[in-house]
Amino acid sequence: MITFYNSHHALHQGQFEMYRGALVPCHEVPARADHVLAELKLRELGEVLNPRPFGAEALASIHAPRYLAFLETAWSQWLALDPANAARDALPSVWPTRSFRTDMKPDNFAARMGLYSFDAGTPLTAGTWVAARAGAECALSAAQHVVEGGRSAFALSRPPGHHAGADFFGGYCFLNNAALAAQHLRNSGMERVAVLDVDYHHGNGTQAIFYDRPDVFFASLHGDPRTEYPFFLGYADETGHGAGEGANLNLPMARGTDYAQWSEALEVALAAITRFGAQALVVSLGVDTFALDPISGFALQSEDYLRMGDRIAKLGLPTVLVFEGGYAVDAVGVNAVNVLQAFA
Ligand code: OKP
Ligand code: ZN
Repeated sequence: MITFYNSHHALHQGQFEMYRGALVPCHEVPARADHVLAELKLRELGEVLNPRPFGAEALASIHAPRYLAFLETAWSQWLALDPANAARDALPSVWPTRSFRTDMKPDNFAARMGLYSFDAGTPLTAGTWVAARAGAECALSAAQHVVEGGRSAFALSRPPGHHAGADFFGGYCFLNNAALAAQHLRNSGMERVAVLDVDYHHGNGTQAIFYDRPDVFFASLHGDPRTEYPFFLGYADETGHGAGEGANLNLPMARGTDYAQWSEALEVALAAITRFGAQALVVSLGVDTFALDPISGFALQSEDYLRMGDRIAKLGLPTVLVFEGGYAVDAVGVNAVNVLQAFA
């Protein structure tokens, strides 16, 4: 298994996220990727390469130009408000909910932060843009490797991506790495592509990006949004819209779900991907389904990730795996690399 990795991920290092009225230390930390990289090297799982550069057009294949322009300049806008902002991250605190307009370009920075986000858990930092862009290039490079005939490739990117939409950040995500990889496969001649999202949290950004499209199938296994983040998307009755009707499959599960139950949902997702006729697969590989994950509620054990990788490999599709969540930092390397090793 070839891995694309860029050390610039560490430039995105948020300090705090809002939780129950307090700013608490971020769960999404650079050490997560360091642990995965160390475990990959320990097991000698294959080459680790820097991504190749991709231009603005590649990001614009998924993201809105005004959103990309905002992300690229947001930190300098934040500093322009007050030089003392250099010591603190930018967090949104006001959003346009029902009855508000979202069609204008606000002059106020706080308004722009709210327009382009959906939660207060996702700090924008000095290095966010450079890190997110490098992570997206890892995903695009992994997709390119598969286009060139590779059986599989892993994008060890952070920050994660599956909550990011065409024009919004949130859920620790800024650029939707999995969606960018899927679109790159489409642009390179693969007619039908599936995204399988195994992160604990519903990939609302990926779903929204492809919801009305018949060419990209999205299947997600996740904590039931009735109780779990991101709460406002991820229900079983979301099956796609318009030409995309039937190309979206949500499999929400209750807190406490173990691999025996989880793997039944995996069979449902894999059967649907096969019926769809996917020519390539993108896996949003979150390992926050782990029993000891501090912000999640499933009960998977480290050995279960071997079974998961083995089962997904049996689909026999060219596959891009993209790193997403997993916040039990000491176990994230073992769990993610278990999937990759069994897959390979
Ligand atoms: C990102 B990914 C925790 C609240 C949850 C957001 C979770 C984002 C998860 N106290 N905050 O899907 O792993
Ligand atoms: Zn997650």
